[in-house]
Amino acid sequence: MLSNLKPQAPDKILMLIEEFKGDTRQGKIDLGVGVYKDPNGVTPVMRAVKEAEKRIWESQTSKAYTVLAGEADYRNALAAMVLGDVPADRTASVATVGGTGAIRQALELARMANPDVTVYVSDPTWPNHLSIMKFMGLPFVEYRYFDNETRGVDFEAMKADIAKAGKGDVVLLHGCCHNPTGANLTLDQWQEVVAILEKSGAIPLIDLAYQGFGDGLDADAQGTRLVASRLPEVLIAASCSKNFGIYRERTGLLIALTENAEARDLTQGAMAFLNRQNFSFPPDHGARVVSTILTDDGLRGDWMAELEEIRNTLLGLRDQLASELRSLSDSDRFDFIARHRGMFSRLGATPEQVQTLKQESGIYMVGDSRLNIAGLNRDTVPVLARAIVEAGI
Ligand code: PLP
Ligand code: TYF
Repeated sequence: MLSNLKPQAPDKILMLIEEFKGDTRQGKIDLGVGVYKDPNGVTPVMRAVKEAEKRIWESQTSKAYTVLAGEADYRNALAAMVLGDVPADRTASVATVGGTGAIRQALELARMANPDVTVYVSDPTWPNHLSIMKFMGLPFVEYRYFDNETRGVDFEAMKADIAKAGKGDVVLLHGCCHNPTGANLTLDQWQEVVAILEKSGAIPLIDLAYQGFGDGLDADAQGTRLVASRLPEVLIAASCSKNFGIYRERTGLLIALTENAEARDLTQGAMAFLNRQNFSFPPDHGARVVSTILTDDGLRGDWMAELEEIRNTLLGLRDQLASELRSLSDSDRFDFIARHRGMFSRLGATPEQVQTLKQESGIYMVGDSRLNIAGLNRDTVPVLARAIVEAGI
């Protein structure tokens, strides 16, 4: 039976990790997979995470199962971090296996509620969005998002395309720090998106994987909070992988805002059911680390300070790269790098130019010319800038 399996196309981002490892050149630069690295190239365990783990180790007396939905302390604390004020009478939530698990289950929930659902997804988007929907056999339509000329959002095109989503369809939006482009909606643009969804009755699914990596924890949640305050039904897939640096702990949360308390209870039941079908109890360790941090003023403050250092490092690298490119190219055509937010920017280079950067300069970025800003440091920024200009980008 198993010999009937068809080979699966590998994940191009993950493949790049192996390719980079196999490159023996000195001075190679990894701008591929979206993992934060400090200026020494290390993905640190955050201070507050270490301390929370110590406290958990000292106080935990059992590893027995918890509850299908995941611990309430975690769900409440993370929902509050995402939403600010949580409307308890209409909020359902379950802990999931990472943000990816939350996305997967949001899509399954949408299909349970509406078997004819079509998902509208940005072009481009995180490749796993497409891969999961294809695997599920879920119909999806891409909406225009990125303007290749300005490297900003093509908002008129986006509006025209998402307006085609009908009642009961899902519109998948990146809450902040768009992956792979780095181009984001302004708050005014979020207002317009809300007005479109209000009119059509399509339901937003907000993928929030980088809260705190753009302009700050609250600033990055502004769009999500606006949507949550204005629309009757909203799905949110939150990830703690990046902002708590606990990638491998697989810590996510699916939040559903419903029309009323009755619908909340139905939705809560359906989401716990989905956990049971897919993996039963959700992972607990990462969730407990997060709730320990968020419910303790000292730990929370220290975590926020470290997250801000990370954010400022990214912003500093963006400014440095944009300014190096301004002087080397004698133009302002790379200024978008300073305007983009989050870990990524899409350069707008051709696949051939991306290949040249790899072959000639040992600089690895994803084939669509997405670069991970966190893969840089103050010394490698000028190297990248020179290589970009030399490759004729
Ligand atoms: N959504 C986007 C856009 C991402 O880039 C990621 C990153 O890995 C995720 C969701 C989910 O992350 P995780 O499953 O590691 O929590
Ligand atoms: O886009 C990225 O690089 C991150 C990490 O299958 C990632 O979101 C990449 C590929 C993948 C899972 C996570």
